[in-house]
Amino acid sequence: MKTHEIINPPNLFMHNLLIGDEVQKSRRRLGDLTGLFQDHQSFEVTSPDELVYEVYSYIPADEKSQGQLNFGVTRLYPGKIGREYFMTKGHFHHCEKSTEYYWGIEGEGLLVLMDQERHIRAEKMFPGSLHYIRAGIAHRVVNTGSTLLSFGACWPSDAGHNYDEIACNGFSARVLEISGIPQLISL
Ligand code: M6P
Ligand code: ZN
Repeated sequence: MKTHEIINPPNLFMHNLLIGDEVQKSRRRLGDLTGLFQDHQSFEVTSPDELVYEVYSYIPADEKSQGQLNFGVTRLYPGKIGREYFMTKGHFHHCEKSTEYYWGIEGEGLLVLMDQERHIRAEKMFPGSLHYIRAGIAHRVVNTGSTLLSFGACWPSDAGHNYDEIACNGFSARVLEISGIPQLISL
């Protein structure tokens, strides 16, 4: 009979947060999101220091290695610029075959999905919602609520973030508050 060692995994994922020395953190403030929102006048009069979202990532493997996975939690704060809700930058993946899971942890919002022909659709996000983002689809999260929206993500280590297409052409629709309701509006 052989006794095998039982290992403690890193307990990074506590209370739906990613915490620990191995966790990478990045913050996006309004000043980092120039050009993202439609209403430039409202953007100009809001402090560039206002925190829009934080990303906590556990990236155990080199970004070039295949078959590996990253894990993240994003905390997107409530707010609006004019009628447009706070949102993530959104991205395609550099590796066009790469897929991703998002899941809702806290708060409410929309996951906006756009294919390479710029066809758009959105899925509601809420605690427990599960979103399978297929290959070649750009993805952006919008906080349509009045509280923090927190969501988890799991994506291939070699996916890469392609922000250029979104920086040049944006998404083909925006989520705006119209008559008190979040609506997905084509441009
Ligand atoms: C999720 C993942 C991350 C991404 C983050 C914020 O956690 O998809 O890879 O960086 O959301 O999204 P974005 O990079 O579009 O700002
Ligand atoms: Zn992604």
